[in-house]
Amino acid sequence: MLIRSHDNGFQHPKGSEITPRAGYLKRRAWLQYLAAGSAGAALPGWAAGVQRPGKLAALASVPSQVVGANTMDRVTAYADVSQYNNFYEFGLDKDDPAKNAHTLKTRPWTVKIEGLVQQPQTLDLDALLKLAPQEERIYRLRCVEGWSMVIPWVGYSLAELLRKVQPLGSAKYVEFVTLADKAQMPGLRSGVLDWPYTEGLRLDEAMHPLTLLAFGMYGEVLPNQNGAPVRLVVPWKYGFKSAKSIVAIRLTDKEPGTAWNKAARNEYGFYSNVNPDVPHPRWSQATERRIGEDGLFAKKRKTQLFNGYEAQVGQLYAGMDLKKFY
Ligand SMILES: Nc1nc2c(c(=O)[nH]1)N[C@H]1C(S)=C(S)[C@@H](COP(=O)(O)O)O[C@H]1N2
Ligand SMILES: [Mo]
Repeated sequence: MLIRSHDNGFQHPKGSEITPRAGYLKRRAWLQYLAAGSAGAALPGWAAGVQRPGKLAALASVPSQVVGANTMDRVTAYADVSQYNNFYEFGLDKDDPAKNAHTLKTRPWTVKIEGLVQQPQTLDLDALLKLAPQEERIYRLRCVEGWSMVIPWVGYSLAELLRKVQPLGSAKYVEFVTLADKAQMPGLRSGVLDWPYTEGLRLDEAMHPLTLLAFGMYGEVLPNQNGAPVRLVVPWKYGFKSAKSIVAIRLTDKEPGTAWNKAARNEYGFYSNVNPDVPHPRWSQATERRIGEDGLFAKKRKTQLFNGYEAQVGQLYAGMDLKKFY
């Protein structure tokens, strides 16, 4: 392992100086944080140590080595992340999921991986949990409604699972199908969406290392209202792409329909990349309110292209007209 020293370029550390991997990664992120001129700002989550709320079962993880997987932004309070939710299967108001999702039964749980793959499989939750090392990833999540949060997820790259089932050459898209069970989900009585809630990605987006299959947050398993027991997190897209409580992953050769696109075709496109330059037809996307910063004097934040992940994902959209492919 090579570590850069301040004045002699690269050098081999002596045995006693070798920093354990986790410490090294945190140190590197810390140096990036200082280099970004953040002195005086609040400590980022991993530096302050993400606090386990102690409410649910622990889910151990290692810090992620994926480039861009640890934002320096301050982590949002667990109380906000677990009580201000969109999960229409449990109601339309922000506090409905936390009130109602206790009826969701997360075990036994299986996920089918099917369609254009060499090795279709049905995996139960325990098999999924140990398919790859669980990593902590601190991502911004930006809702199309104009608010955002910073959440320390626990999970691994969806690519780990997709590689295991071996997509066929004809596979171009991935569809995510989520649970729709009237007995567990009171929100299904409303016709706002065409249940089950589904989402989709292009295969290269799904294979991008930042695309996360999440099982936990804040060092614990996911609360039901956040999409237990397994959900997607796509940090450069509007929050609705991050489907909760997934039961099937289907590889297809055609662009799959998505719940929000079916509900309002001209408002929610297939891509749904966070883009301050493409307003929603009924409101601007140029700024956002960071949940927890809503005091009297809190300024709105400027929304960043691809939610700040442009360096990592921008090349996926090279040459595309992002106003057309919104
Ligand atoms: N199954 C399902 N997944 C869903 C939703 C939903 O209503 N049902 N809402 C989406 C929206 S609009 C957002 S902003 C995020 C919110 O995730 P969070 O509650 O964990 O912050 O979940 C997304 N995933
Ligand atoms: Mo959202």
